[in-house]
Amino acid sequence: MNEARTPVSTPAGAPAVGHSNMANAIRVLAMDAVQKANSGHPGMPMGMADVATVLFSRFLRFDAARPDWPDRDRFVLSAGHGSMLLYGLLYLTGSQAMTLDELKRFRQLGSRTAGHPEYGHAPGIETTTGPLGQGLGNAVGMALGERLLNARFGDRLVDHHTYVIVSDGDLMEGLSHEAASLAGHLGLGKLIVLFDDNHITIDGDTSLSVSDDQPARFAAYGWHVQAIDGHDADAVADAIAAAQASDRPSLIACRTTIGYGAPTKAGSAKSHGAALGEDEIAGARANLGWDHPPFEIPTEILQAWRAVGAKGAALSAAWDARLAEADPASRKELLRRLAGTLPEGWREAIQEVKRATCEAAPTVATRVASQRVLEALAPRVPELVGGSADLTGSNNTKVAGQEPVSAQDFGGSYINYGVREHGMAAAMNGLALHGGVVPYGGTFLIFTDYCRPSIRLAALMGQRVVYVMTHDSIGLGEDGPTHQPIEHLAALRAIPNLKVFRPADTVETAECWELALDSADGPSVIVLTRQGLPTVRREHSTENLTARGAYILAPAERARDVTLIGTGSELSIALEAQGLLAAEGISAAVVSMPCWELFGAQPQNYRDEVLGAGALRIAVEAAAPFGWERWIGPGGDVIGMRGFGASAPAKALYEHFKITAEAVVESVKARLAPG
Ligand SMILES: Cc1ncc(C[n+]2csc(CCOP(=O)(O)OP(=O)(O)O)c2C)c(N)n1
Repeated sequence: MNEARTPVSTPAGAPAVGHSNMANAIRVLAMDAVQKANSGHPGMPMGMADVATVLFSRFLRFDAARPDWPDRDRFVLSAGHGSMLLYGLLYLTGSQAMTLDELKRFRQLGSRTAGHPEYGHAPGIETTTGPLGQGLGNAVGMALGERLLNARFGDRLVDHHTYVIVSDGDLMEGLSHEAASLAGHLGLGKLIVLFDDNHITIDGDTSLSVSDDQPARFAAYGWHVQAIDGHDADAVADAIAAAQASDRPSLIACRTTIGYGAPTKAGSAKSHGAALGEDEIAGARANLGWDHPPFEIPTEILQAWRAVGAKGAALSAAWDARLAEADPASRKELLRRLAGTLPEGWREAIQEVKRATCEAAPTVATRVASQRVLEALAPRVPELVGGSADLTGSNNTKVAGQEPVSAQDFGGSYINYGVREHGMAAAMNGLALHGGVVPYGGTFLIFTDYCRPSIRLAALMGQRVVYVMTHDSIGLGEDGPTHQPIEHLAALRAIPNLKVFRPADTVETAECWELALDSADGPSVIVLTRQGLPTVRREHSTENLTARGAYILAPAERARDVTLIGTGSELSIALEAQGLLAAEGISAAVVSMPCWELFGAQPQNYRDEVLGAGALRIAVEAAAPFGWERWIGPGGDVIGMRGFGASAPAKALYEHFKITAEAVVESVKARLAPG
């Protein structure tokens, strides 16, 4: 290993301990913590210790004492299995939250040092990583967020880099294509990706499974690319400096040895994902010239690292000074956006739409209803950043006044994500995590499958991301079964901490948007129709009835025989069935249930009141019935889809699949019949 030309990390007063000692501190902490936990991934932190040392000590602008400083550089460890690299760096640089005890509790219940980095466990963990490719996708969103805020607030307040460490696995994932392609197109020049080019994955040498020329691939995306020896500190420093100087996103392929220093396991998959063992660790200590006991970092080395962590205090203080000098309106606006507080008066947009709808009672697709809501919201909520995966006209996600964002102009608020659903969803997580923007993006509901890994992570991280998912059932008609969602509602409802909304008309759509924007601690999917729907909420109420998840839309005229529960487009079928049943002397209440998650959180007595304790319950939803047992109970029924859809006009499909008021009536009568 080559000592850096200039000693790393010699901020005033700090001992000059040399690059190797600092990098070896990372290596031994990773070995020791994995050994103590008897599980984890030592190889990657040991291989990337040199790169990380150069990045953190010479380039990364962060303040360990103030890890949430808004203009800090972002660091994302996309190869989340190497979590000990990040935990070690946080400890060494002096993060208050990341104590030595936490490192000793690696992978234990309740520790900050989970198996993979988890957002919220400790400041400095900018995103949750582990599912390969996601961190890179998030980083693209963070780098985009930086540019969007920079365009509004200027270089003096917003001007930072996003650095990412990715592995072979990250770059094999399909998501890496979407993310890197988008970043190249948008010219995200402050995004710098350090590729741990160690030629090893779990199965062995990468030659077993991949022959890509990664630098050539990234060059084709329009990136600035370099390939270096990742153990040569000067080469790493020169490459990062060159990457900074480029106005394109940068890939630095850092050729490294996985498990660097381990006598028999270095360079092999054996060091990837298991404790090295006492003998191997002893050998590594000898190879690295490190004769200190486990978890013990000699004072001067720790001091050198602490000095690195302290360097940024001056940077963050200078930012405070610039913020203080900024014009008061900009300052206030930036701080408001960063705090995630919506601007005063935004709710008036919701009320406006609700009021106007009740008066006009239009028949309109809920995707168009959503656009109306956005038309009212967008001028009032400038931090809303919309987009679509090449279905803007179908998703109705773009409204007047929203300009497209381009590499030449980040002043707009609409992202043409292209046909990159997964990349869009991962980038939206990054936008939300960056802060200062509230992302929403659309595609067809069927393609939530293409977004699902990122949606799940948004839920796990508790991020306010809004998915506008249109064409929500067989009601989309002629495009047929490849495009007709069946199991998607159930699959989305199965994700914890995700609100799935299926509004029935414009009023409910407005209420869903209000709740989605209020949901600062979790994502929302707003599921919308292609086809026109009648207005079912005719009476204006300022109260958000959707907030309770379900409510009685049309009460029974006398003691209730049956509760008909509808969502979205099937609510009008339930209402029609109510009339048909009344003609036969059967008393039905109609319940609208736009959001299971919110209804599930209501007290039992409210749920009983709405569902009718003891009443027969029939649900109508043009989707797989999976999960409805929870609401209909053992004697109930679901009028829904039992298989895939078909290609035909919507009306014919509803009749063919027997999702009709008559089918509801038949089911009710069969179940109420004596004997
Ligand atoms: C999406 C996804 N698939 C599979 C895994 C399981 N996994 C963890 S690391 C890894 C590959 C390891 O190779 P590499 O990414 O090159 O990391 P290194 O061995 O260099 O540490 C795999 C398949 C995962 N974390 N995420």
